[in-house]
Amino acid sequence: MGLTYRCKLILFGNAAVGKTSIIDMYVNNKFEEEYISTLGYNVFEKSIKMKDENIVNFMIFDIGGQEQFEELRKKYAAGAKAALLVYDVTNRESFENIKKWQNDLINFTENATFILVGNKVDLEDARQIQKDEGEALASDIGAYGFFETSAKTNTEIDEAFHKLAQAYLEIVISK
Ligand SMILES: Nc1nc2c(ncn2[C@@H]2O[C@H](COP(=O)(O)OP(=O)(O)OP(=O)(O)O)[C@@H](O)[C@H]2O)c(=O)[nH]1
Ligand SMILES: [Mg+2]
Repeated sequence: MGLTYRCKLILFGNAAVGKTSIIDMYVNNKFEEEYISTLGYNVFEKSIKMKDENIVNFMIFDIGGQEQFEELRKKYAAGAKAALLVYDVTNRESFENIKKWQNDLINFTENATFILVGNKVDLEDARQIQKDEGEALASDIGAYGFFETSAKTNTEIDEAFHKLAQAYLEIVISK
């Protein structure tokens, strides 16, 4: 029989990259076209059953990416064990900011394991960041994994969370 492991998870990335949308698709199977910037934070919960029968119970903290929420991010990132660093493949600035987000992750958490996600791949015509650039950055910053996702078309969303659950289990089980 498997065990249940609770894991606090956060998403970091510029405003409007699609953090809330990724969570909404993952947890509620829904997508909203309208942009409603997250003011403050919201918490979601979802469990994944792994192949080995262990269960990872994610407490997902969705914190607004706007500059003004820096203090809030610091407060609510504390204790996070896993993270998604998210950029928008149609927005170079969001990609260039990933190192800043990784820096915050290092400063606000104790070695949270993380993966890199390039979101909005359904907007192929507007793409500014190619997949190999994303892969190179992921390996450069030591991400546990890299995914190109779309919250709109539900592409690679489950896979990204599953990978993070795997990363988390490796850490807790090896301890
Ligand atoms: N085409 C497309 N649009 C997306 C995708 N993901 C999010 N969006 C849109 O991008 C906008 C911003 O999405 P949010 O999920 O609110 O972004 P956020 O990162 O949570 O932004 P903050 O809360 O301000 O930090 C919304 O209009 C979404 O509909 C995607 O995969 N494809
Ligand atoms: Mg949001």
